Amino acid sequence: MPSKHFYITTPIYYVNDIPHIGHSYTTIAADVISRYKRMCGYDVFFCTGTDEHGQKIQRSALEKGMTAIELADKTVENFKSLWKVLNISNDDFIRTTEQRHEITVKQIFERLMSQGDIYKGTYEGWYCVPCETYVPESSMGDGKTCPDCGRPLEKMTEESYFLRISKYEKDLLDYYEHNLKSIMPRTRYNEIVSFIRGGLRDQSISRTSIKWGIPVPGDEEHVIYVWFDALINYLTVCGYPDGDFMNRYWPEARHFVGKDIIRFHCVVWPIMLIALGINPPVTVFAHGWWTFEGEKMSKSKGNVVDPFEMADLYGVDAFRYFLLREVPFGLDGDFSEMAMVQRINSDLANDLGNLLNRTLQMIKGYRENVVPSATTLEDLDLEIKTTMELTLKEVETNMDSFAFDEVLKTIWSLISRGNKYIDQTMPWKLGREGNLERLDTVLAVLYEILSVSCLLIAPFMPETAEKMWIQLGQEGKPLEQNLAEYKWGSQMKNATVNKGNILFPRIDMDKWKKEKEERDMSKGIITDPGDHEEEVEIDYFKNLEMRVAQIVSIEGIPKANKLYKIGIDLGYEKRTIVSGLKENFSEEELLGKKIIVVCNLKPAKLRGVLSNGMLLAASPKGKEELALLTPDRDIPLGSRVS
Ligand code: ME8
Repeated sequence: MPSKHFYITTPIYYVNDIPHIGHSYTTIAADVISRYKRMCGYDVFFCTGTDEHGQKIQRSALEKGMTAIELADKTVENFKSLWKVLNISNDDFIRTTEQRHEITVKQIFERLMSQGDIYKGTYEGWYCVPCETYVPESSMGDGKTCPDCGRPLEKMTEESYFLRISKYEKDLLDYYEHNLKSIMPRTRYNEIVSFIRGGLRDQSISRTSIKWGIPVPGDEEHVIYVWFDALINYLTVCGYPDGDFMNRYWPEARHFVGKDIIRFHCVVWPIMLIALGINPPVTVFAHGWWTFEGEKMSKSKGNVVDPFEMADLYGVDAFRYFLLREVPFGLDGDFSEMAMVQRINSDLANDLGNLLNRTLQMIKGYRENVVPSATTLEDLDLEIKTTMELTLKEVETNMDSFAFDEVLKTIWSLISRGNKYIDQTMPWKLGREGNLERLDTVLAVLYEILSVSCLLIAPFMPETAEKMWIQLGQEGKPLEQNLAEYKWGSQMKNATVNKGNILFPRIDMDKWKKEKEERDMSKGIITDPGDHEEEVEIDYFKNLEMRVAQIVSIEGIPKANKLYKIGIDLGYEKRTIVSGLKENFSEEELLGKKIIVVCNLKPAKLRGVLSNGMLLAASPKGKEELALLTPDRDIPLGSRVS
């Protein structure tokens, strides 16, 4: 068994909802690092799972007419099948309703209680049910809403068990001062350290208001707070308190989490561990959040990215590649299918696909598929060799800091270097001139670039790498190779290549756009008009004086094809406005209509006519259609719009 160990976890996901892009993102990232570390000879333990207790699940089950466990049993299958589709190589999958977990949680609760780190008190506060958290008055949003999700808070008073967080404030600060990489990226480290410096309050860790949870040992009126329960999953899978896995993996624990849940992971969790006499994890890495085409994803807007659909439409590997290439792991990013299609066409079809096709085509044409050996390496070849060695090192450094986008950039610059090398060396010319020795070296160098690229992309795109590996005529699987032992020239001995199907066919943009529109329409999604303005305060809106008016006269304006001169009656006065309705409405259609007019616009002259106001109309983006805004019932002229 390898002597180097690596333990990586994802958050365990709530089962009240279907899996979405956020879940996929963390899990794919954890899968990539696991596969990479395995290739580097590590003994890896990669865990994910589901968080099944708590008020959120209880409520959601009630709404769906199910029991909580029925809901959990159903949803967990969605997660498990998504991980299968996305090619996730987790070693364990934990459900917090499993007996092994309940035993561990109770054991830890009892231990902390017996040593005085848990005590009983009363708690009164404002609680956010969806986020399962109390919100201090100082952080509440307007109208007593949750600062994270914006939903209304509920006042709760309950007897509660508390975790003595405050007692460990100093220990935690000491720990962070000596372990600068224990929270990544650095901005999150700073954020947490300053939060701790602001003073920590004991954390309520039980509830009497709900039933769906692990009962407090010896006091069954209380169930254990879902976060206290959930965090312990990271120990349950290691067989806490003792056992081989605790010794092997816990000292190498790393947690990937979203930025919204770092306080639990970087304050509550390490304090629980310190109190238990266990070292906090080596690193908690907080990744950013995805928006969808510029907007926060929400089910009500219908703009939640469905990972099953993405994998089905574009392929699992392209989806995995895009998520990790598009945005640095610690930052927020925007998901757009258009951006994904562009990446598929440029990085995958063009750069990678071309290098493979061109090279294999030449090995086939000039060498009947047998990979030649390099003879004399010229300066250009040596430069490639150095680039390759540097690539391996850079990949290692960036992988260790979870900079997945940088890793991929580095691999792709090697791939681009390969394409450029073909243009520089012009193998077809060497062939024509009969310079076969040089031709062999060039083909061997190209083959080498492809072999290394294939190995390096394997953690990100396992299926693609496997297909490439077969085309390269190699035995076994790329993921079974040991990256640490990779040496220039080691792959090419007597290999016979098998040029196969194109890895990533180019996507035709026109066809794609049409298909996307149809897809959106069938889902009832109206294509985002894309011209949102900045948010404004309510006063800004109130400053616009909009009133109901009636069109009382109408005439064309000479030499103005689109404009009408319109007389309107506001009840208290009559005015003239000029409006571009001529192409859409006849005079008869407009005469007598009640409309909405902005009355306090500065008058403006249009084609010599002074327009004193503006009527409101709407049109879909990019289309000529127009619809007038009219009051939906009879209302006196001059009534104000608010
Ligand atoms: O928080 N982009 O579970 P969860 C990126 N059960 N990440 C996103 C995202 C988005 N748009 N939306 C959500 C929980 N996430 C707890 C964890 S661990 C002991 C308990 C991420 O299902 C979010 O940041 O609500 C979080 O890391 C993860 O999805 C799970 O969310």
